[in-house]
Amino acid sequence: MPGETRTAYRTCPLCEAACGLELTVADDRIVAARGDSAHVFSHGFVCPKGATFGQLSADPDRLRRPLVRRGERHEEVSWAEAFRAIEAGLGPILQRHGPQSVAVYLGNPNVHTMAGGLYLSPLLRALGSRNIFSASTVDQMPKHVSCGYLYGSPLAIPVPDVDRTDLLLMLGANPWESNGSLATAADFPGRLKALQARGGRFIVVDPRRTRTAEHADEHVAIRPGTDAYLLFGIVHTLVTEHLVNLGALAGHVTGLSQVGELAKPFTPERVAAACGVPAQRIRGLARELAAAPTAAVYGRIGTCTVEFGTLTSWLVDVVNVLTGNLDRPGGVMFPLAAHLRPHARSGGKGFTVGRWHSRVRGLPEVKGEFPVATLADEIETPGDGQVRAFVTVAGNPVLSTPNSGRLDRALAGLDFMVSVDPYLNETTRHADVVLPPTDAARKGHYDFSFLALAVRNFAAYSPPVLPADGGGMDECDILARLTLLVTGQGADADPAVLHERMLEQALQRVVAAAPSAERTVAELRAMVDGEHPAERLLDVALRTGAYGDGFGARPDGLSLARLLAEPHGVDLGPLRPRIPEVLQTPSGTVELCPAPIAADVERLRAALDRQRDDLVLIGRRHLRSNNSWMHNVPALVKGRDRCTLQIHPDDAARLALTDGDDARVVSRAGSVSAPVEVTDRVMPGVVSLPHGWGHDLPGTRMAVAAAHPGVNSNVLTDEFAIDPLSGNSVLNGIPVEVKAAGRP
Ligand SMILES: Nc1nc2c(c(=O)[nH]1)N[C@H]1C(S)=C(S)[C@@H](COP(=O)(O)OP(=O)(O)OC[C@H]3O[C@@H](n4cnc5c(=O)[nH]c(N)nc54)[C@H](O)[C@@H]3O)O[C@H]1N2
Ligand SMILES: Nc1nc2c(c(=O)[nH]1)N[C@H]1C(S)=C(S)[C@@H](COP(=O)(O)OP(=O)(O)OC[C@H]3O[C@@H](n4cnc5c(=O)[nH]c(N)nc54)[C@H](O)[C@@H]3O)O[C@H]1N2
Ligand code: SF4
Ligand SMILES: [Mo]
Repeated sequence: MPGETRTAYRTCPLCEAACGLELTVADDRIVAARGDSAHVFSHGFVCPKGATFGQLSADPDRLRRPLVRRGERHEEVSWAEAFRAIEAGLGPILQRHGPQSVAVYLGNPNVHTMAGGLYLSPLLRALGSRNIFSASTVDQMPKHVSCGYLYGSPLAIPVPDVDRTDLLLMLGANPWESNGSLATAADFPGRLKALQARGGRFIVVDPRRTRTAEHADEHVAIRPGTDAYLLFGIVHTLVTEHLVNLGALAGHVTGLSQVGELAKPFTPERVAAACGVPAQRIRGLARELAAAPTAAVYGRIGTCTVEFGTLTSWLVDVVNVLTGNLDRPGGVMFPLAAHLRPHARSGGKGFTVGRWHSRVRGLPEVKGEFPVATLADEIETPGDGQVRAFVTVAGNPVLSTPNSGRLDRALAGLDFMVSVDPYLNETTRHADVVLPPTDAARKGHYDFSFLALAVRNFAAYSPPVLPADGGGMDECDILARLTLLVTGQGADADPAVLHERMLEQALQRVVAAAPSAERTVAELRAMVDGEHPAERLLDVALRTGAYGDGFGARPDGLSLARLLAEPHGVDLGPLRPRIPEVLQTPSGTVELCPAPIAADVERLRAALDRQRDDLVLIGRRHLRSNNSWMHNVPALVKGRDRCTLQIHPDDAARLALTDGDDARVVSRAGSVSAPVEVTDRVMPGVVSLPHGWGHDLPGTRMAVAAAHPGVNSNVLTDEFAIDPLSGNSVLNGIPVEVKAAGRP
């Protein structure tokens, strides 16, 4: 009824915490968003971003119809016209230059949409290009690589069991602002307070005294990029002081003695000078981790987006293994999501990289993609295989990837570009066609990525909250139509054709996996529930997943219908040990000393003697930002400028800078001017500038963001600084010079 309000429940898609929201809906509008107190996982927690869910959906700058570029301007067109423009632009390039001439960049929100989880694989497969890039190589790729080698699968990422641990050592993570990452833990701060209340401790290792560090039992300041030294110092201590105790892991670990050998040069005394942590404290940390009844080491952005990202990510897990804390309650554990199944047995093909290499810099493929740090090379460098067309889905690489000034110029020289994105922003302004998906309130939601990283097993599905926008297009349909288009089925192909084919293929796999059940695809198809294509695919995954109803075999098991009936989610209990089944290495063990990683240790050792830079740049996150794309919500940008250059008082004095001055920051890649914030939160020798700002470029359509532009920190980051094992960009620890730029 018009004028009436109703309540709807929905998982927040804005970060990895997967909170339940309680929405008040009036007509076709969300008028309030608060935490869902009955939610099985988030128990009412909400952050300022989640609270703006309604404003974000209703943002007047959000695109609702496609845009086509005419000269310098973008004009609204019909969907039919937009897809025809793509066919006309992309078709000839594909025909003349082949699939390698089309690059794709997949941004972060793809892991927060069902379309991203389900419809990107078919699109990439149909396209057949090896020029695939994503936000993973400015984020967590080192963790995929280290876990790939250790456990045989890049997706087997253990998470800290924060609700049961006695001691949590956190490196390069700031969940008080980020709400956690590669560890889905709604109300992460509340869980850390509960840890302390039950007598446990948490220690934060960070070059900045973050809000998380302020709440911690101890803050260990560390020089950016040097956590591998600290961790190797801990490993060295564990080995030499005979503190290694595998516990229940004994018999499931190989390569232990080789790790001891590799650790030999890294005595606490030797590494202390490099990382800035006293040798005695390094020893102490090792002893405390070994003595704690349970302990978990957890590393995030500050351990990944650094020079030795894969080594550091590997060492985090090595310490967990050596102290017997991998795969035990209170340690780090492998979640088991409802849409997945445990393996039938341990042992598998293992993990490899470098099945092919990038054309210009010869960088190895990792997980089917190339480092985004080499995207501009592939666009700019002429020759066979040059990238001439570009597709972005939910990405803003002009703000989020290294040497973004260069990438911005490269995008301007493309022959054709398509963006699937709801905003005309710094990246999509280069697109010839922008295809905006309907907003989150009109999409169903299931967290394919984050339920597999949750610190407690649970499942939740949210159906669309608002009715479909008559003239809008669902993101599954957009991606399906692009898939059909690149396979030559035309601009007007019916996406239902692909939806039905995907469902059929999913059911064929079910039938093939259980031939004894003697069921046909047609029989199963008749049982599948769901109004939307994504819902039907989810139903199949849930019913055949770890807790599923097996299409009727276990009537109280999970299905789409069951999740629809439980809007606050279904709790599936605390994490349970999964070794050995989870191990898909060729040996079926935790392969603790993988050859590619061992080979990279010499690079780390050699850098011990390197001259330290005077001043290095790191980033930071703020609770009211979300990478680059939520600065158009007024409630999230009000208040004082957050895009400041934080600098320690000693450095400020040395450089004659005072609070509020404009400073010029110069790196190998570029330079920016930012207002100075003098604060002892950063350690001497370190300056900090947040990423995701720089909204003053022409041709965008985000009025609120443009009024609070800030500067783009990735103008400073260097596309040639990458972690060689993962191809991940080095975004923290960038050598910079800072000088006064005169008072504003
Ligand atoms: N509010 C908000 N939440 C977010 C996001 C956001 O932009 N805003 N982004 C989301 C995304 S995509 C991600 S991946 C996660 C990231 O989640 P987190 O990793 O928790 O986020 P950050 O705040 O970047 O924390 C990284 C910390 O590493 C520190 N650091 C930098 N260099 C080093 C180093 O060399 N060593 C050590 N030990 N520490 C270092 C930084 O000072 C910073 O405090 O956050 C997610 N949540
Ligand atoms: N210097 C520095 N740089 C960093 C980082 C850092 O710590 N320091 N962090 C890195 C990290 S962890 C990440 S994840 C990356 C993020 O890198 P990106 O993913 O490239 O950037 P985002 O800012 O997340 O941009 C998301 C885009 O998706 C669009 N979008 C939002 N919702 C949807 C949707 O439902 N569908 C579609 N199709 N589009 C949508 C937005 O409009 C925006 O254009 O940035 C990285 N860059
Ligand atoms: S913490 Fe993350 S999931 Fe929870 S309300 Fe905030 S943005 Fe949404
Ligand atoms: Mo990220």
